[in-house]
Amino acid sequence: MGKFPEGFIWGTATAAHQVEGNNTSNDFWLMEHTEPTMFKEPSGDACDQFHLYEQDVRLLKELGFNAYRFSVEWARVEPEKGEVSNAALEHYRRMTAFVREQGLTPIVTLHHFTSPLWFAREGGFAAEDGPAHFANYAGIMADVLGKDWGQVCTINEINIPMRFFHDGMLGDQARLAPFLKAAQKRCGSDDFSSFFIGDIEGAAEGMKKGHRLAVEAIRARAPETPVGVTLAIQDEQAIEGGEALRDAARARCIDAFLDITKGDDFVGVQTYSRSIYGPEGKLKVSDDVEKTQMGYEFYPEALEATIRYTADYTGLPVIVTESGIGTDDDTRRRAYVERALKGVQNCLADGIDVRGYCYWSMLDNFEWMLGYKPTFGLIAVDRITQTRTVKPSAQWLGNIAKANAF
Ligand code: GCO
Repeated sequence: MGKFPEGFIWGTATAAHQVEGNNTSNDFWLMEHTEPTMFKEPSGDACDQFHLYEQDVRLLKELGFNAYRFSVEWARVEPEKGEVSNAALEHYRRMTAFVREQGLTPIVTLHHFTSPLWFAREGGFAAEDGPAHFANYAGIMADVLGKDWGQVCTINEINIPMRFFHDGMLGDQARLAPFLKAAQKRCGSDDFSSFFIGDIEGAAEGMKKGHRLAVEAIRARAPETPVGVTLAIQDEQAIEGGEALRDAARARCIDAFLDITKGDDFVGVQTYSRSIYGPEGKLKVSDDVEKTQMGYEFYPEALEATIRYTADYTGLPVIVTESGIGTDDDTRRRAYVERALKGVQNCLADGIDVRGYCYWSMLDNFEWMLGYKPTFGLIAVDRITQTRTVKPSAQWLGNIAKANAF
């Protein structure tokens, strides 16, 4: 298949709440421990990466990767409004410096689904001053990490709540109402709004504003930092009669968010599969196709389509900030990534500016409402001892990273 461009990013990705463990000051922790809950199990210790990150970064280096995408937990940095934890800032400064010292680029996400509880209690991004609070936090992180971090993703999958809201996964607000009410009661505020429940449409507008304000705050303090936002973009296809519905869904849940990337340095594309629209709306995934643990169609070719769509729509460089598969068959993980990378090479061959590929995820981790059942990791984690076990796909992808070719 040939070489990738000089300096191509080869990374793996994680998120603080999914791997660190015991993020007790954020909104998800409250919702995980409030009945009724939409979580299969609480995040608990996760992968204890708050304490074990050095061994994990050393593993990535040994495997051959040149980047690590991780997120900073805002709730650790600012556990109460205006009260900044120097210990947390020091932790993330040490972690980012360590990633750099190991020769990997730290790709830092500032918001990956979770928010400080005080922020959610006040209405989150839907609150009038929500965007400004986020930009203030982004500025603090630019001051502390600005000399070591590489690319910065302000908000992870800024568009996914709207997608779930309109696709029915979260759109059935009646089904979610008991979880929201329980969280509001538990935290003593009817304004409680979190990433997946609450004022989804208000929060979407707030996140767009928050992204722009955060980019300004980062550029004012760390002008060399390449900054962007990441989107959940599936390959949105249509069969005859489904085109208008597909176009409308894509306009509402993708284009409306790509529109706020004007002036950014890159767009983070996160793609797992495709959706197919018919005259009645999105089709159920057919029973006779291979599916992943998430119920998605096994369709790695989606990535080529979403890179092309995003590059064409924005004219910006693309970093694949997430691509991966939940599976307990590691040979299917390798087959998936091989086909996804062929799509990346097709885009590169056509002159599209793809800067890198980050596999989701480094570790089997806390898959949000589904708990620990889905296993996306290149590395397995023993839930009791936290022992890491490198899977064959990790060696295989690491060798591609080392050769910068396959
Ligand atoms: C997302 C998030 C990740 C998920 C991953 C697998 O895209 O939902 O960025 O946190 O764990 O995508 O579903």
